[in-house]
Amino acid sequence: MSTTETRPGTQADKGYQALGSRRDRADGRLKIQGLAPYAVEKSLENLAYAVVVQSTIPHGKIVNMDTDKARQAPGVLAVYNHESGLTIHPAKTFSSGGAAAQAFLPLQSDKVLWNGQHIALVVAETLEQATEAAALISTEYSGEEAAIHPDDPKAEPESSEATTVSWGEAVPSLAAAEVQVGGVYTTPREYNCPIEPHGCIAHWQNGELTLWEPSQWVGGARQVVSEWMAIDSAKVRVLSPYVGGGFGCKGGIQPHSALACVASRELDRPVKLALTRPQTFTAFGGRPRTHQQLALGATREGQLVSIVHESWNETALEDVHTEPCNSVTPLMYASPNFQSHHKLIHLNTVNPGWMRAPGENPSSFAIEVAMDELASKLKMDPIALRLKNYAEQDPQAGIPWSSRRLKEAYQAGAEAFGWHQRPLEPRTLREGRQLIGWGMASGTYPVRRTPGEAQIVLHGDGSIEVQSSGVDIGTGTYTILAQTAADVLHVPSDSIRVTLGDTRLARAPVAGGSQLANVLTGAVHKTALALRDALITLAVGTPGSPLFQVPPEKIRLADGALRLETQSDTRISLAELLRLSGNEELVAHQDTFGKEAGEEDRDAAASTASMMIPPTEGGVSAHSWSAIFVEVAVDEDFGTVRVRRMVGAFDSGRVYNPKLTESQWIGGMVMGIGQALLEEGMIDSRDGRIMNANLADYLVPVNADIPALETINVGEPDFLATALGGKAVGELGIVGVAAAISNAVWHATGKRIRDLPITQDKLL
Ligand code: MCN
Ligand code: MOS
Repeated sequence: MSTTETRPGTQADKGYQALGSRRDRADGRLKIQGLAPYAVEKSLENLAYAVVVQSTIPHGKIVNMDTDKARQAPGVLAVYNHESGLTIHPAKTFSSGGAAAQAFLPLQSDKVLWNGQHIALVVAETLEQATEAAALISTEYSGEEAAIHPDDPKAEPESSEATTVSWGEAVPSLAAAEVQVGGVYTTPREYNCPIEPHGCIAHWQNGELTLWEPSQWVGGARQVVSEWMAIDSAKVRVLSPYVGGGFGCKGGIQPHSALACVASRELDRPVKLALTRPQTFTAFGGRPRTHQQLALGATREGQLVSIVHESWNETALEDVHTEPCNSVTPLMYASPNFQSHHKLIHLNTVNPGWMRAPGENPSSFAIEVAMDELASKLKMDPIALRLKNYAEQDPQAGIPWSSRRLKEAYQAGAEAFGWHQRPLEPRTLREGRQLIGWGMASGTYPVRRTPGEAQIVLHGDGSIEVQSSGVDIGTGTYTILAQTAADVLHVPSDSIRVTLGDTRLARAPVAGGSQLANVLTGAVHKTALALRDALITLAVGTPGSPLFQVPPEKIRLADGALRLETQSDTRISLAELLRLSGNEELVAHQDTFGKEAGEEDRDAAASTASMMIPPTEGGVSAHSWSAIFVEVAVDEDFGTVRVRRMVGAFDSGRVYNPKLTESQWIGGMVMGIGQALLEEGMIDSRDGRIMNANLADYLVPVNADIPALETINVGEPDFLATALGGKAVGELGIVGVAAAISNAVWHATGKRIRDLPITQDKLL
């Protein structure tokens, strides 16, 4: 039986705090009370503690490692290094269609490829004993010449396949253009810095492995662990019910977790391995250094005629992370001629990785600052220039947008900010010794989609549980999935239990690429409809039910009961219906795969990136859009930059929970302020050591750095983009922020900073 459903979200909330309502985070109270257990907080009997030792040279070989003192230290159970014969098998990386963030396998050889690489593991009865013993290990190396800096002639740029974009005759058109602007735009190494550092517990029992791991993707982690350990993935269970932030670095499981797994197998004990904060800076990479040479050619009236773009990012010596700096450049504006190449530079560094909007983030920085330069050269308003070059369809794919409310974002943002009062000339707004500047920029993030599954269980007591292996990294998955089920099942969303982050639950893709909300709300919505239909079938087919043999379309589901549409006292509660029909529970399971998909596809979608659908699938190009407006004050004497206010207007399609979406957008804007003004991994040019590998020296914004941030939602449901009409949220907020701040700094000071972060030395 099937029931027809009005378009999701078109019905009123009815007090259920269903989709569209500003419900508070379901897990918020637990998190602030410390009742949401993180991976390393799992208490297990007989737990052993592991500490990693990292290399202190950037390139070479381990000649000798003295582990005697460590082995004899109190409480030590084992010391492992490359000579211990621990086998970890290769796992497929993201860059080759798998799920591992790095190809690197710790302790498999004497090779050292970066400063801070894992080279030994100490396991002891207590953390203190393991830490003490780890400090007693001394290592002799034979060093090799290292390539630390991208300018090093040893570091030959390598063309990255599949990142070349070109149409028209870009180079000659640029040369012939009436007006040209451009330059070199750079971003430094940046680090994700989630509040919860990486730490896991591995427990190997009878050939099966359970791993408590802070993860954006338990399905991917399980796949990689099974490859590392060469066991069937059915023998691996990964749990990640609560995560204290990831921002990309928990998207793929990192190599230290392999050490916890092998140590647990060797010692036949559960092993906890937590990285120290400094170790997180070299155990996995943040956003790589990027470098973009970008030139825009235009007519004197401001019509773009050409864009020419060359870029690179650093990556590891023997590994690949691509930060596609041309992911926004070809999309944003209508230019008849375009050319862009991206390259990789291999250095002695840990493989860089995903960090909020990899690609879109640096890409928007270059194009959005360059557009501001063009506007100032032409003495045009920056929004007027953007509107003049507005791309009415996707210029790269040559197909229509699924929706693009960017003009609405410009307008709403400008209005809220008071942009029309902005003088065109820089250095014109001054308050005493404070130079005031107003800047803006656009942002975008693609709508990525991977099919997924969901399960809803109606328990014997009438309570409803939504189950998914998808995770909530602080974003709101728990909350919006309850809201999605409440929308269909018509019960208060806070009465619905949501269970997440366990590979035993319904398969789900990564909470990455800002896709999970759309993926899982789609799957849960479908599953809730199936549950509702199953309940109605049961009610009309169960003798003794007050609804026995009633035509199904006359039945409504609300407030935990089924009833006749016209007669509300002819009803049966869900618990009573289960009892009467002799069911202990009722389970609905649905997915968003096509009919042709088999088990293999379902597994692949949940354990590799191979099933991710590109934003241009289906003849339309689906992206979220934003316009960011910033006011800065730059101290004329000290060169200090303060962001005084910021307005972001966003088109993320339909918003499932406005409160949580605003929180995501604001979080992105805060992170963008950090990127613009503070964040920079300092790399010692002599030995590749990260000099500021801690949160005292690697600066991220604190409350005092953050002014009032205003967000405006200009999105409308986009059912061409996703099943329930939402578009990407999680990463959108950061895109364009650094450009808007740099543009505001120019407006304040007349100085164009193309090199992040914008620090005092660059302004004085
Ligand atoms: N949302 C909504 N309506 C939509 C889409 C999303 O209400 N149409 C809200 C929901 O509350 C949802 C959240 O926004 O839970 C994020 O949804 P989505 O954009 O689908 O992003 P993901 O769930 O895939 O989360 C990952 C994304 C990424 S890729 C990074 S990086 C990032 C981000 O989320 N890391 C974060 N935001 C983060 N927020 C926190 N607190 N911690 C991180 O590590
Ligand atoms: Mo987000 S960087 O795609 O995990």
